[in-house]
Amino acid sequence: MARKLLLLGRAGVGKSTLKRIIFEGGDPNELLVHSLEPTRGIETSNYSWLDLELSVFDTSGQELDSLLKEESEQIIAFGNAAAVIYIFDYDNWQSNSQEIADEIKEVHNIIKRINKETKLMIIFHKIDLIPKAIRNNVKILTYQIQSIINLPMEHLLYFTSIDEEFVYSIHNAFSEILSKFSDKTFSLKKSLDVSVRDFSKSICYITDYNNGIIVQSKSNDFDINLIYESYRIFYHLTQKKKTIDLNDGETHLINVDDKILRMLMVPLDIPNINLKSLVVATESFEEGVLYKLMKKILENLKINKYKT
Ligand SMILES: Nc1nc2c(ncn2[C@@H]2O[C@H](COP(=O)(O)OP(=O)(O)OP(=O)(O)O)[C@@H](O)[C@H]2O)c(=O)[nH]1
Ligand SMILES: [Mg+2]
Repeated sequence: MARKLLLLGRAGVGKSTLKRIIFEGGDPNELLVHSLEPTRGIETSNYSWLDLELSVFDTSGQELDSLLKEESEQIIAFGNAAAVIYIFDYDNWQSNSQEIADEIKEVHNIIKRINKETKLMIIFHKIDLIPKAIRNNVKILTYQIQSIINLPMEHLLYFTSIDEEFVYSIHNAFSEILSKFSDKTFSLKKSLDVSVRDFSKSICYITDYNNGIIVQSKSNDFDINLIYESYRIFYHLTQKKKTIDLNDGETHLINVDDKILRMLMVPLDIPNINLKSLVVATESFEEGVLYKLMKKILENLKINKYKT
């Protein structure tokens, strides 16, 4: 049976745009320039995502108030949902953070009433619009949001943007959300978690043939403020743009503010299951650490064929 995903949020926050990019291969640059028409009512579409069948319910921001008030509408929208994804953007948060927090609590209450099994995920979208000083302090921003929303939401908040330099943030958010329902992603994620947990200050991800991040894992002490920078760097590596400060062959040394990140991309080349490359990065200055981690991951993934 298809899993139902419900997209909620105010008008213009980017619900339909995210749906178009993640599930229909839409071009982010194009969608940033040419906006989609506002959604009316509830638009339902079916998609496949790795081993999952999904039924995505994209709602109208204009009609969000009535959806949250009318019980008959709530049942149509929330009934049988595997996950509800509530999306807000930087403009919303800046001008109406309390209203957004109240709306999220309302959504949480409706879920408790209609179907306790439904998972609630929250996306803070359009992070390209956040001033860099704030964006580079995701920890503080997360803390601020959590204290206003006041819900237990440790793993529920994702920061995203379709701006080309951050586009991996949306692949990562959806991969984390969907891995809760996909056996294939879940087992890849588990394998990465097991590999990376003995290493400090490291992150790794696996990409598909669209260069989307299918699955990601990091050590507990990896500086989360560096995650979005690592996406930017990865983007530049895949686009072969020359913004990398130092390239010493297989590994790339990258300066991010006051830190240096060491990064390595390895081809996996498994087209039958749509796995293209493995990316590993570490804050550790020892090059050996990166190779050890990479080998451990490949061992745990049971992939013998790789280049060193
Ligand atoms: N700066 C920026 N703009 C974005 C981003 N994502 C989407 N947008 C823009 O936001 C606008 C909203 O897009 P939609 O996806 O139609 O919004 P929606 O939430 O579906 O709106 P309704 O259907 O009216 O509820 C469009 O103009 C997009 O170009 C982003 O990450 N950054
Ligand atoms: Mg829409």
